[in-house]
Amino acid sequence: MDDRRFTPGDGAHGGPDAADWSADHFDTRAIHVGQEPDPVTGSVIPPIYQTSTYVQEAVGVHRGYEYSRTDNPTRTALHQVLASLEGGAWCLAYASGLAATQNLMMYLLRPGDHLLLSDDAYGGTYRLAAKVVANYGIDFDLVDMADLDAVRAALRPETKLVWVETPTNPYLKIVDIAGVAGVLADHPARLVVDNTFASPAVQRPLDHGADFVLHSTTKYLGGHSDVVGGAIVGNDDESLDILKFHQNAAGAVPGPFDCWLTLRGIKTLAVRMERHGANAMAVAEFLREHDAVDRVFYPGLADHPGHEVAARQMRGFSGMVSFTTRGGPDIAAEVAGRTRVFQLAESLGGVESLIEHPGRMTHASVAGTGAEVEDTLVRLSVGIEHVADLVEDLRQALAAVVPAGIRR
Ligand code: P1T
Repeated sequence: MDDRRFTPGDGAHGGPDAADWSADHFDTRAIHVGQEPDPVTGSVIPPIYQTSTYVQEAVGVHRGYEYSRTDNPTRTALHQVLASLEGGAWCLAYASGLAATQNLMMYLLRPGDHLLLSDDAYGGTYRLAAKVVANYGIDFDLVDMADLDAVRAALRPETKLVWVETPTNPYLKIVDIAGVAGVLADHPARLVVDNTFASPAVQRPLDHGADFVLHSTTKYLGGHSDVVGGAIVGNDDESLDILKFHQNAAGAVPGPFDCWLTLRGIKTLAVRMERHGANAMAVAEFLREHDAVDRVFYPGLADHPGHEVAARQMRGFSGMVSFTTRGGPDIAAEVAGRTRVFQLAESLGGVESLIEHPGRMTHASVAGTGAEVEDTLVRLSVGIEHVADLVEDLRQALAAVVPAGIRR
């Protein structure tokens, strides 16, 4: 194994290196890759290396770690497992999903380059492109990535990065990753897929031709709403060198405890995603039959426009469901405020169910732009509670706020 790729583990981790697990199943790798028992104490769980620096035997003679901005063994373990789960050669973990996004957009692009961004994307990703990255001479356009002809038409010679989310946030649109990769086959632009809404248990973009995978590890990977983090996974050495250099030079690193929490979350990712998906399907089916609900967005529904592509490129459909309400814009915000099991909060991907109003919360920053969302939209992050409690909670919230007489 190339030391640079997984940053040196040396004696600090010992045991079989990450590549030794490559023949095992996803669920097994999620628990073991990079997390061999500590060779000194036998500790089953990798320690939280809460240290800023490492003693050197002589000047420049060390065990692969010099300073924790550059590398930290707990972070190395996270790099190893995430690279393995996404099927990439390397991973870099960041202090947040947006820190990872900023590093990828700004350090792989140069002034004069052009970025193509999904027209339905996390509001913060749009804000970063429009209000930060654009100030450094990197122009961007929004395009519906589900429409491959539109992607082709939007490409310019100077387009260097195409940024796809799938499923998208918050409309759960499905983008055909292999289709976009095909459009880019004769073009120098590289393809990033933000895999936050699916997680590698459900979708592995590199297998479909993406060049990079981006994660807000805050979400399904962490899985417990107790940590903020991000990651980039890729294959080519040149990009790793550029990103690694800039991360060390500019410092957007996660702390060891945050890496450890994320590692702990990843161990149960596979089983959590099964329950998230089953619960989300039941919730989507309930909403579809409800008189006060206008449209339901869930790629698991057979009549979702992206269902066929989703069934092909995903394993399950993940746990995010959005819907629009009938009866005026205030209804959506009121429903979001009336649930009891679903808690009113931004973010997603934790074991607990969350509800939010994208127009006034997660996507407020795109109001008045091409990425604006409807104010009748409600977004659910369906958790792993008992499904009957989730459905009942939505039933009572809708009944409480919907004016009598709304009928399809
Ligand atoms: O919050 P942070 O870890 O910085 O990740 C940003 C991010 C990136 N990509 C996607 C698809 C995301 O959904 C997010 C963060 N999203 C929310 C906080 C939200 O509630 O949608």
